Amino acid sequence: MATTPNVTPNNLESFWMPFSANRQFKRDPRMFVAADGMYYTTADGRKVLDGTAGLWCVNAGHARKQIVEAVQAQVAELDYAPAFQMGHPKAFELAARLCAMMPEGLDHVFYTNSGSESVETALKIAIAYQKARGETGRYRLIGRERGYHGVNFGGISVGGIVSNRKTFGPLLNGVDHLPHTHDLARNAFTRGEPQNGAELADELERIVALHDPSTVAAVIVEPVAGSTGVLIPPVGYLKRLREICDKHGIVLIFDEVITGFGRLGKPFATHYFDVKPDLITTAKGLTNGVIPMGAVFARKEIYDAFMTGPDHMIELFHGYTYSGHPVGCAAALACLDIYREESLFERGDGIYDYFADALHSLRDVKNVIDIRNIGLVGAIELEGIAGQPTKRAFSAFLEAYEKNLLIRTTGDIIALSPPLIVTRAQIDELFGTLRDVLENLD
Ligand code: PXG
Repeated sequence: MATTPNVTPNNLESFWMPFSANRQFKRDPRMFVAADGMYYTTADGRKVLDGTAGLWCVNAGHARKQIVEAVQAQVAELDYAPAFQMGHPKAFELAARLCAMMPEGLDHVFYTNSGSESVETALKIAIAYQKARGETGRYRLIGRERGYHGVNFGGISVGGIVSNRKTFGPLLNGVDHLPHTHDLARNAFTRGEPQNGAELADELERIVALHDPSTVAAVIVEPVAGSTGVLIPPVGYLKRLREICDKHGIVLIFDEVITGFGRLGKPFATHYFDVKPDLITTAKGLTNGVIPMGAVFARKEIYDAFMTGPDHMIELFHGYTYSGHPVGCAAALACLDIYREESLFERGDGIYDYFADALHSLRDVKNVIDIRNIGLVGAIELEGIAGQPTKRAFSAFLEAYEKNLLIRTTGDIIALSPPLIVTRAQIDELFGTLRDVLENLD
């Protein structure tokens, strides 16, 4: 077999890795070569328990036969179809099935290829919708401190991550931010939604008054902030945001890239918190991470506002070459079958409490300053090493990997989000290993 010229198998230099410590990795690489169910196989032949569902996306577990076969069949039957002015049946079938999972009224879907693209799409739809309904002065977007909405310019502008703002500024005009809701002093070691902090939603009134409601197009929040360390909304907070948006004609966007597809023990966060936004961004669990794909859900009123004018005209000037890609749609359809057949969105076997109990049992471990959980998401916040933020958690990540467990860390917070098929024995394994790791850390 011919080999590619000029490639040395051990040369790791050319690949500029995303969101990674490149030099550290290339000195001491960690390679996965296979995956099945709840475990990865490393290049040195070890089985590593997936405590994070990949990057929060492999909700049904790895190498699911139904998805593999659906992808194989699709790529052989219809590998690609133009996304603009043409269609293929699976894109429509999938959209109908997705909308059937949503609360009434969220009945249209726009396809993207990632969470970041879903966010840009939702922000653009929100602004264009305001214009379409005659509110032409509404262009402002309001996000939240510690919000993560992907890596593109709209997303990092409404997001509240200091490194993005510092590195890539000045970002979009006309953006403001709500305060984050993380309050260790009042809420440390809470199980589920914290009791304190709903009043932080009232900051939206202040911000809207400052800019005048007639200039505000949309508010975007993650119902549960994932990337910046699992920040669970205080009881009543999201309902209050909804009320304020309704009062002022502002579009409310929930970024459910992480919370969607069963992560919280309900189909979506909109179900969990019983709050209906106007737009919902998703990706990740849509295809189980197998094919890159995202979807933005829109309320009927929003879709309908665009369906005016001459009918040969394009109504929304937006889309991607790969919107509704046939292989992505096939993967998503197979994935939805698995979620339904195995009731993975709402497991009835007490797994959420079992997970919470195991997680909170680490409360007595040294350096642990908070533990929080919701659905199959957990976070352990560590006291940072003075003058060396992130180092303690990163050491935990490296040690866990040595002990055959994959975790995620952000700052000095460990985030856990196993595939939704996790068993009690695997939860024991996860937290047993993690206790061992944390107890032996400096
Ligand atoms: N919105 C939210 C809420 C996200 O969590 C994105 C948008 C962007 O999605 P894409 O597909 O463009 O990456 C995300 C992504 C982590 C982690 O470890 C989180 C994400 C991605 C990678 C790692 O917390 N979230």
